[in-house]
Amino acid sequence: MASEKGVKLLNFWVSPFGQRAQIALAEKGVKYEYTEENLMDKSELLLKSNPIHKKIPVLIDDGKPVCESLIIVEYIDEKWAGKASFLPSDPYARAQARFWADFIDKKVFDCGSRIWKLKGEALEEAKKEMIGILKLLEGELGDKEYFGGEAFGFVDIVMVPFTAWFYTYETFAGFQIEETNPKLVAWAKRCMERESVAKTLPDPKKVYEFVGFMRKRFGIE
Ligand code: GS8
Repeated sequence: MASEKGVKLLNFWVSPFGQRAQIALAEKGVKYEYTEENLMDKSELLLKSNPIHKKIPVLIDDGKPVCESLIIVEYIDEKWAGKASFLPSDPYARAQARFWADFIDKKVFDCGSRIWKLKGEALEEAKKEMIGILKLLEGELGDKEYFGGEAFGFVDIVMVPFTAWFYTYETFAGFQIEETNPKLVAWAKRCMERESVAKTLPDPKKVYEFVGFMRKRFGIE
């Protein structure tokens, strides 16, 4: 494996984690081989590249695997350092960006999954929590163009894939993110103007269909 040349990405199209890697690679203009994994029947390459978690995304650079999306995005930033950096140069600003990336990582996917998996009071709680999470993110965004200021960067890459899930969250929880969190929706639209994001993010209706399929699999109806 170590002798293989080039960059590969093991992915699954709807994964917001995988999309972070896709956007980061596109921003840096890196050519790579894309492999769509069947997560019900994982490839030998995935199992040997990420033996600990057995999850996508995995970036394989000249045969060397890098796992975990936040680590992959930072790796891409450092490896292809010639293009504009995703992280600011000031150590404190870098720490802040990493704090928000970690916040998004710990909160959004989990709360979003509760929205499409749960019902009744638990669903109401998840909905309130999601609005609160998005409000905190809006507070951090403030009146800036992007989370890091004028340039699209690390926190944007980490968060923007979840915007393709907003329609799913809205439909299952019965709310409009444009009404509860308008600044965040405006930011999402700005991000979508970038080719790296527009080419990567799936159609929100397709995400919703996928979630419908998952709900059937979990016996939720
Ligand atoms: C999460 C990756 C993940 O959940 C990261 O890369 O940031 N912390 C990791 N990958 C999922 C698909 S998206 O929900 C996955 O590969 N699941 C397969 C499995 O759990 O068997």
